[in-house]
Order: sequence, then structure tokens, then C-alpha cells
Amino acid sequence: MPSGSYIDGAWFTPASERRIANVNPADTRDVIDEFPAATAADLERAVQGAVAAQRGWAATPAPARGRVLARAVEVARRRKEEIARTMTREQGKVLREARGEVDKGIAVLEFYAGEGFRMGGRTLPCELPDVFTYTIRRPLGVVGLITPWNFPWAIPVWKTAPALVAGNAVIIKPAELTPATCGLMVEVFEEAGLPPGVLQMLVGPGREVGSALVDHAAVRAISFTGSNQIGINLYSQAARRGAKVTCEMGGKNAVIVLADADVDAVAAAVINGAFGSTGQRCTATSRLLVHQDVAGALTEAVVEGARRLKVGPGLDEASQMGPAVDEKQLRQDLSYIDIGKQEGARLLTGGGRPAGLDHGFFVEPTVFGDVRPGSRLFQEEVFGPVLAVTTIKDLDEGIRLANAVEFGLTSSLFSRDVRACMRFVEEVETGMVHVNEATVGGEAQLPFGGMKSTGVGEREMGEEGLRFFTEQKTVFINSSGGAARAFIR
Ligand code: UN1
Repeated sequence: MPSGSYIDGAWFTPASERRIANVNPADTRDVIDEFPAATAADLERAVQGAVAAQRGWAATPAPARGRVLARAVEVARRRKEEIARTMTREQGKVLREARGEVDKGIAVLEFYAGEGFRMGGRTLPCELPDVFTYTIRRPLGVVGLITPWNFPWAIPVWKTAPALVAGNAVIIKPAELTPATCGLMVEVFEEAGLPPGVLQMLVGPGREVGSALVDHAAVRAISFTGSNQIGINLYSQAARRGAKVTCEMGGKNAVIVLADADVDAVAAAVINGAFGSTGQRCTATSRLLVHQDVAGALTEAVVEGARRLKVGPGLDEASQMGPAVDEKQLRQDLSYIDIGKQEGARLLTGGGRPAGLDHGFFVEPTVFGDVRPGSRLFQEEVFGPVLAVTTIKDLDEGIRLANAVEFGLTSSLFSRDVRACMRFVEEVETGMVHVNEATVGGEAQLPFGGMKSTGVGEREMGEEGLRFFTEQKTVFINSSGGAARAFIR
């Protein structure tokens, strides 16, 4: 298993007093690894190495860069089970989810491998005769990636793959809670033949290493996924030196259900959206806005489904929902459950810690009914398996309430009425819009991201993901023999 930080093609042990302990959240007696944290001095070394390596990488033709990603696809497929098990052990998600996440990263690698063949620009006419005008896309140089613990493989992959195929060198700082899975990504690229220095990984505190990365003049762009509080600070910090930034942050995603929806199908999607990944997903379904005519039947089906979910260690194939990632997240989940009770919401199921799982950070799948739109449980991101149910009388109210939060990542409407669906797509204020399916998920070829407080900067994945990591040049080639230019064009 990879351990520590990685610079210029080698794992190394930073000379720091501060140690990082990687602990299994399903059983804290299982200490996976312990190593010294990287420091700002290590970051400086990583940047120097990346600057040097980037020149050769940028000079490698884009299709050849894509082929390194294509080889990474093969390596990741071969090492899938190892990656999935490492992820489950350090992050907690159940194996089925971890395997799905490995596949998602593989699809991203497949997509961007092909983009190596499509790193083109546009040819457009010039206003003057004998002047040829076109655009080209070039790498930015060295870019910094700061990634969260909730998708410790897929998010590093979906930032790293486009950055690399575009010809950049990458410095990645993964969450301290999940360094081993990111380390496996580094190993996959190494095995695929990525030259040393093109991908550097530093595991250290955001306050020191993350901040130095955001401030470094040689780091041309920062791509961040994580909390709003950190993201907004990072955005303003990077803005001071004019660095390019994309931040993907919180969500408070709603499912709206109209009276004509199929209750069983909705219940399955809501249970998946609310409790999948233990609710630790920016796309998690955290609000259910259900029409009064089906509210009783649907709430009952969701509560029943939540009760039936088998909570347990992710490495146990029978488990359907794993633990919270750490004690801090567990406390946050339990504190929102308290807030819900204090605000007068009705606790319908869950609300505590499941019996017999005392060595891990487990919490029960929890459903609250009668959640008031102005309440904190309705407005704030929990990032845990806590669903808030609110009754609505029609589509208007559903859309109004769906939009009545600061976030705008994802949403879903369940209805068979095509007019309602089209209106919802038009009026809902989220970057991802689903009809008759769960709020979660994204695909390699489709842009991913949110509106309002959820995100700033370019969308991730798809063509947009690649565009973020390139600079555009607009070129004028004058072959007229003279240098005369129009004064104003
Ligand atoms: C998904 O729902 O599969 O941090 C993607 C997150 C998102 C990714 C979710 N950036 O939860």
C-alpha cells in the first residue's frame, strides 16, 4: 500500500513532527497507516519538480498523453479490487459502492484518454484578407488539486485525468482521511508510464500545504471539491493573485414528488439518494418534498426501507450502509438530529447509533417528517444519512421550496406529467437536474457542477473539465506581404 507523500517519482517521508493516522472508520482499532505530514517545504520541492517535468510532458503529443490514460484504464481494471478494498477500509463506504466508484473513475479515464485526440481549437474567418485566424488550446503549466474524503478515488481521477491529458503537471493534496486510495491512483499512473514529476502528491494539513499550494505563483489553477467554508476562502485567496479556480461545494438537494408518481419506484430512488454513501455525498437527497396525496404512503415506504437497510462495516459484503467517515462527521450528524428534534420536526426512524457497532462511527439512517422550510434541517447541509420530509400541495410549491436554499447542486422530480417535468427542468435552480431518478451520480462525458453557493468556476468532467485546464491562444497569421492593420476591428 502506498504510504506518505510522492514527489518526482518516489514515495518519501516528510521531515515533520506532525503525524497523520489513517484509521478504519468502521473499527478504530484497525490503524491502517501512520506517517509524517508533508510541509510547505515539501510543497516547494514538489512545485520545482513539477515545473521541470511539465515542459517535457507538454511537448509530448496530446494523443500520446491520452495513451498514458488508456494504459491507466487497464491498470485500474486489473487492480480494481485492491483499490475498492483500500477505499472501503479507510473511508468506510460499502464494497459495492467502492467498486462502483472505481468503475466511475475508469470511465473518466477512458473518456479523457480519447480527448487526447481532440485537443483542437477553431478556425474562424478574419475581417482582413490574407490573414488566417484560429485558436489553439495549451496547458496551463502546473495545477493544484485539493480533493475530499467522500469519493477518494473518483474525484482525484476526474480532476487529474483532464489536467494530465491537457499537458499540465499536477500537484494533488488529497484529504488527510483518505490518502491511501489517492496513493493508489498515483501508483496506477506510475504503472501506466507517466513520467516522474508530472504527478506529485502531498498529504498534509490544508492550513499549511493546501494554503501554500493556493498561494504559489507557479501554480496556475486550483480545482477544489469540499466544504463551502473552505472553498469560499480558497476562492478569495486564489483571486488575490489572479489564479484560475473551480470549486465544487455543498448541496441541499430536493426530490419533488407529484401525486401521479409510482410510490415504490420513488422510495427506492430516495433511499439510494439519501442513504447511499452514508449520505456523505454533495449530491445526496436530503429533502423530500412530497405531494400531500401520496405523502403518507411514500413516507411509510421510505421509513420502511430505511429500517431495513443493513448498517455495518463496508468490508462485510452483507452491509448496505457504512459508517460516518470520522468522529467529527458522526458528531455533526448527531447534532443535526438534535437540531431537528429541537425545531419540532417529527423523528420517524433512526436518530441514534445502531447497537453492537461501538468500534466504528456508525449512525442510523434517519428520517424526519413535518420539516419546516425555514428550519435549519431544511436549509443546511448535514452530509450524513438524514432525510427531511416536507409536504407540498402542488408543483409550484415544490419548485419554490426546492429553490429556497442557498445551494444549487442537484434535484429530481418524480411525475409522469411531461408538462410538469419540462417546467421543473426550466425553473429549478440546480446545475444537475434529474427526472424520475435519484439526485446522485454523474457521468464522465457530462458536465458536473452546481449553481448558487454550490459552485464557482468551470464545470467538471466532460469537455468543460478539459477546458478548465487549458489556456486558449487566438492566432493571427498575416500572409499579405504588408503589415497594414485596420485601426479598429
Ligand atoms: C455522485 O453523486 O456520484 O463530493 C457524484 C461529491 C460530488 C460527487 C458526487 N462532488 O459528493
